Amino acid sequence: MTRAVLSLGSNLGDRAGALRTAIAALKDDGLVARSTLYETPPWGPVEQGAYLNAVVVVRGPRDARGWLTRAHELEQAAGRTRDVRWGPRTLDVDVVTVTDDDGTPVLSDDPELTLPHPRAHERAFVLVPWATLEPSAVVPGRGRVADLVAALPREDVESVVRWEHLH
Ligand code: A4P
Ligand code: MG
Repeated sequence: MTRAVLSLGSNLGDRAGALRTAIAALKDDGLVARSTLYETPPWGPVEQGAYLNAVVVVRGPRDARGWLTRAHELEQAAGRTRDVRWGPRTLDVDVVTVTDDDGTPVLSDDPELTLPHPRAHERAFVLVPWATLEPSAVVPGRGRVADLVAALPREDVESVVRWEHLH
């Protein structure tokens, strides 16, 4: 068994519907915890609409590659097409960390599956929702989630806004 932290994002179409459908599908994969939905300004070089983001924790019999495969299945089920890197998408599911049952983190520098996710530790849209679930979790080589949030620029943290209670 492994435990994985997944980051979900959507900024095209029915954003909340895409996230909720994917989270519901993950119940069959051993969903342990899910954050609420957050609205977040687009990160990166491409001009695009605001995202909804969420973080989930899953635990199940898959290995790290198995979680990546599952992430791609969920993206495909949401009608994801891959055109512009970092561009708008109906659903993006990234594998943030994977941990063996004895607590050993899975590390990988394979471009097909890099673990921990190479940008997660600097992204408020991953860290803020994750910190509500497990503030003491560690991004290997980077530190505790709560400490990483504390190190972010304040405006980054404040730009990640709880969305569900508004809708
Ligand atoms: N890949 C390698 N490691 C991983 C991993 N740990 N998890 C490979 C998932 N995939 C991983 O991904 C490109 C390649 O990364 C895949 O072939 C996979 O094998 P992709 O999903 O096809 O393309 P992408 O998502 O455009 O690229 P990437 O690098 O995943 O983009 P990011 O970094 O995920 O950025 N702004 C906000 N506010 N919220 C967002 O969710 N997301 C993005 C996408 C940009 N801006 C955003 C958000
Ligand atoms: Mg991706």
